[in-house]
Amino acid sequence: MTPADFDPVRIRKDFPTLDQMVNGKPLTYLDNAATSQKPRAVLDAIDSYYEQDNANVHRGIHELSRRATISYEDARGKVAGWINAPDPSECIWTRGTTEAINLVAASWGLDNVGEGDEILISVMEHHSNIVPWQILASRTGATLRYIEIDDEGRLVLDDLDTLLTERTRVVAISHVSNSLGTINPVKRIAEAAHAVGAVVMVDGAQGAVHTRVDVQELGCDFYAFSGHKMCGPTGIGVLWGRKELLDAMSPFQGGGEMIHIVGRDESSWAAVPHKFEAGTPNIAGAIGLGAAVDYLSDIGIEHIETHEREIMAYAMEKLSAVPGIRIYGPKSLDEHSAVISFTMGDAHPHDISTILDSDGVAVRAGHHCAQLVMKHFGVSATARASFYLYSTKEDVDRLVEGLGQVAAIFG
Ligand code: C6P
Repeated sequence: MTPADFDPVRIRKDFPTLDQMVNGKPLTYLDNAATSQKPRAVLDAIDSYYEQDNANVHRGIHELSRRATISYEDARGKVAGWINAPDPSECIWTRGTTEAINLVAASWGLDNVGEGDEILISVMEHHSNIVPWQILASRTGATLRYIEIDDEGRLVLDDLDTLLTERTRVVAISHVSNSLGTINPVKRIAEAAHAVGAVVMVDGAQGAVHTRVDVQELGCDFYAFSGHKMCGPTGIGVLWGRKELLDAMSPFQGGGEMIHIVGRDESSWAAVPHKFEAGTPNIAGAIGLGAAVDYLSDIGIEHIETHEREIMAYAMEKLSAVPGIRIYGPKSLDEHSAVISFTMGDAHPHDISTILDSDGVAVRAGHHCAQLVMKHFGVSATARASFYLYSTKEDVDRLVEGLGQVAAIFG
């Protein structure tokens, strides 16, 4: 596809959910950071697996199991390609970003972090990239330290060299913030972390969705993302890790398929990725995510990025003119992904969302699982509009119209 061929109106036709009326108005779906809609190609891939190939993977010698295993492992190759992982075996299927981070915090963390060690995260993190590290710190006696954020919701990195010490074992940072849209300089942070011997875990839940990710270029050690935010199904995600780290790590869960040999008193482990994939996996989910990667690759992530930037520029201009609005996050679009978090005077974000919903406009309202961000800005919640490849300027216009009603009601 060339940039000129990119047409969000045509793309929308691939997404059955988008074609409906909500509260008597055409649906304007602006809650993509929570989860994206699914194109027909993904729904068909899932149906086709269940209708024609349904069998367990890596367990049967029969034809259906062979076909299911091939599709499942092909999908692993596709997600590896999506983030330029050197080898598909470094990509572990998880339930999503949350499980991937918990896997690293438990399996890598319990073996490598001890009393007096330090874990460095940031105030901007989603709870999924805070709580697993708090649990690790409390189990090991390690200290949790924070990179602060500034008034535009950017990481304050001036004192990074003091925050990183010889005791820092891991730096866990989001690629893109879900509550502010901030795009973080992951490469720079990874270089600084490696200079003190720390391992770098990137929460890519909002990163792998909107921009080309190259884990080798980023220089991180682990990268986690969720299928459902990038046109794939829920309940499937990926943890990428450097082979030597994964090889050295203890299993996360025990059960079928993750073993080599089981004895009465002890067992030995299968090679990665299977060591981390105990039990029957989400086969349909993996195949669906593989289909999502194919779908997005056919369109081209660069075209999606350019489109989202245009929508963001338009949305920022229009929203800034809404009376009483306060927009959070970086002013420069170079540092701001396709998410706009905002409040409006005294109107509670839940009321904003309810009024918008009555016009068929879906946004998220709440703390966005980022309570430390809310605390930093002195609010309990924000409303959040988030865009994706099928978002249009018309969607933005509907949002702005709806906010006009909020302004009229709340004054
Ligand atoms: N953010 C949002 O509305 P899971 O739930 O495991 O797929 O992803 C968790 C997660 C981790 N990190 C970031 C940066 C995220 O944005 C999310 C999910 C959704 O913002 C649901 S809370």
